[in-house]
Amino acid sequence: MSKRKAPQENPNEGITDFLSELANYERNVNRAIHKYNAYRKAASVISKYPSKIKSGAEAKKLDGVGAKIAEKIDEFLSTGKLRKLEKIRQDDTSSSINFLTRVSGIGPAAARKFVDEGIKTLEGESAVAVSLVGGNMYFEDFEKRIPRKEMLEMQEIVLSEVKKVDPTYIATVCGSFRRGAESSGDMDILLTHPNFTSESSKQPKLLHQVVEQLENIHFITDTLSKGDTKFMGVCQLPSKDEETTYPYRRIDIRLIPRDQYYCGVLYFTGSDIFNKNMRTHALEMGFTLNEYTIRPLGITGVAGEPLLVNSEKDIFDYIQWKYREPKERSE
Ligand code: DCP
Ligand code: MG
Ligand code: MN
Repeated sequence: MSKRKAPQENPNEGITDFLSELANYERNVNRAIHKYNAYRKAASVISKYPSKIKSGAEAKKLDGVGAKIAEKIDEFLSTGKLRKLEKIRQDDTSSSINFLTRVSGIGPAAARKFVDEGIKTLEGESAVAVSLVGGNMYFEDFEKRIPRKEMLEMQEIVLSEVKKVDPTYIATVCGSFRRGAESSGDMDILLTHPNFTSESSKQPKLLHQVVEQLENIHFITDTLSKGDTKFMGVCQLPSKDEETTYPYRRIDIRLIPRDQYYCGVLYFTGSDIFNKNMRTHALEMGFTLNEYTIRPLGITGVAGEPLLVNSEKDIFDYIQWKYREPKERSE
């Protein structure tokens, strides 16, 4: 690893800030990845520019700053703001989508669908949709971290309800919680069942009956998105007394084929940095590792059949890496 650079002053922070905001808007709201990249690139090159930029023309000399961005820089330098950005910020749809992607962990496409539906069903049943448009409770809650003590109580509820539905389920709470974090951003649950493998047909019922059970006991309070293998939603611990209600929390449940379970558990335990490092090591050892499988790479670089995996340790063993407990997987 190269040495980390000392933090540098950025004399053009105003400009790089508005470019980043435009970049996020293009990606999250318009799904315009090229425009996103263009704004990002311009922001990046300007952030390295050592002196205060005095005009669009000056910025345009830099690689990655074109005529349109130069024009925006001129507007920003002369008026202190950008009409385009003011409009974007005032627009309910785009600010909602941006907000959702930022705090809820759902992707831009799901966020847009959700916002579109939410606006259509303003008086409908979805509290999330209504709160999204009305801008209330859930979002403030989603920005709060979940203390480990509450994560333990949530885990207790989920695991016992899963067993009630069918005792042969296997479920693991992954994410930062499994790494022993003192607080978590959300709850990441992986679920599998002996009847469900990558060879068998889809069994969305295995996921949906667990979600239904958790809805029935009012632990899951809302759905952000629900597919055959992935549920994203909202949950809440039951109040202990009349004074205290717990915040709403983000919960993800993924149904994974039995033979891919430990690659999934490994991946969703993270951290993301640890995952990257482990994948890099796997490649060096001639394996390709992802959230589903570990496969040997042939001499031509073509991946072979998935290897049998019956524990996380098996994966470490294949790539001859010393096993690391979840607590030791921050990087
Ligand atoms: N993950 C990853 N790469 C990503 C996103 C996720 O490898 N781009 C993996 C590693 C994460 C896990 O999925 O640990 C769960 O994702 P979260 O975003 O929920 O991250 P954490 O649970 O680690 O942190 P938090 O406490 O903020 O939820
Ligand atoms: Mg998490
Ligand atoms: Mn998550």
